[in-house]
Amino acid sequence: MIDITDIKIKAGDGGNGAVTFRRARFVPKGGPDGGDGGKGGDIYFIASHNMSTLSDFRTRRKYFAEPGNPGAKKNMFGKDGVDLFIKVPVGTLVYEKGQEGFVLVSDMTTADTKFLVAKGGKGGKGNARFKSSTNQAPTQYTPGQLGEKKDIRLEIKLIADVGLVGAPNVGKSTLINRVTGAKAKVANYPFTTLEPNLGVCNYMDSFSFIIADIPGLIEGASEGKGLGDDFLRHVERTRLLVHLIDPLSLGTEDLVTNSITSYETIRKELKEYGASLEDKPEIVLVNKVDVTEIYENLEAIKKAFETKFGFSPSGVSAVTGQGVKELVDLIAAKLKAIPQGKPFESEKPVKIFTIGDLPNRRIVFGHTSVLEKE
Ligand SMILES: Nc1nc2c(ncn2[C@@H]2O[C@H](COP(=O)(O)OP(=O)(O)OP(=O)(O)O)[C@@H](O)[C@H]2O)c(=O)[nH]1
Ligand SMILES: [Mg+2]
Repeated sequence: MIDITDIKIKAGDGGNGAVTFRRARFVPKGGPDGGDGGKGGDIYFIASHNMSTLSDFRTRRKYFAEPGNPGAKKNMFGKDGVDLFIKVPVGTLVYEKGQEGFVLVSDMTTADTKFLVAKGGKGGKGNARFKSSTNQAPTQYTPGQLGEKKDIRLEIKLIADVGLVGAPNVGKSTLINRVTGAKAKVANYPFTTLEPNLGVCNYMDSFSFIIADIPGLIEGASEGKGLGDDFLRHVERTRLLVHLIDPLSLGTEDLVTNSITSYETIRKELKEYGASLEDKPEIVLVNKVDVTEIYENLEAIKKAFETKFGFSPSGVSAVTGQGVKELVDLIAAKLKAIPQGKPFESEKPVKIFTIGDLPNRRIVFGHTSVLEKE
């Protein structure tokens, strides 16, 4: 459940300039021909959608870019060090340690954008550069500059695409577990979920989306009832809400009225929260249709919603998987039609608890020339 991690980075040092003299036949001491050193490799962060956690940074905390090669005789330049690209998840905040502590230097909100975090040192000058009319055989050179060395803090702030909302115990965590790699705790009592869970649904090779499962809402949540509504900030930036209803959550009598009441209660809390959550596109679902009473009432519930709100919810079962494939198709289609919002802005970085098993755990491009030192 890591979402903050500290690492050390060091860009490559520049190569030293060379001190050499030309050797030609019959010339006892030729002119100076020491070349310049190469530049040290830079270090970049690059935002990637293929990662969702910072867990890889726990096992590797130090990153070095390659140094530049020294200059050589015959005015040969040293080779530049290879740049190092370190992948971080989209949504990572990068802080750099200064005298006053860590300062935010980048907010990696867009996939494939690069951020230059540490510059490699310039190469030194070879002695050929110091030749002058008064100094025909200079032995001066300059050493390569040191690469920048930094203490970096990475903080993740994943931007979920889909927010799961609903009353307690309606099956939100069961659903996120079914459609993503999340392992949210599920139990048959209200307020099982105490912290938001995130899951990545790999819909197709090139398209995946992040779902946030949050604690259940009850009437008066905006006034602090139940677990309150503070965690709704985790769905503020989502593009789509999936609203789950359990027709039995308010009792066993009149499942139709219960469903309507339950839906309206949650809608009211979304509105009271005050970040226009009620204006987000929403998919409404009746969950647990594997339960006979719910299945038997499904048509009546749909009709009642149609009459009252002008749409009818789909029935699903997060436990048996009934209707779930269609649901995921629908989520994907809707997300493709809703543009990404503007980048996340928040005074306090939002702390989100993330899932463990993700498809791509590789973070550093496979530059064989990358040196890892102690
Ligand atoms: N029969 C049936 N039971 C379900 C279904 N989905 C969830 N449940 C059960 O409902 C109970 C609550 O499920 P959770 O996934 O923990 O519900 P939740 O909405 O995350 O609950 P909170 O975190 O407490 O708000 C568990 O006992 C689940 O097994 C379903 O489709 N059918
Ligand atoms: Mg839950």
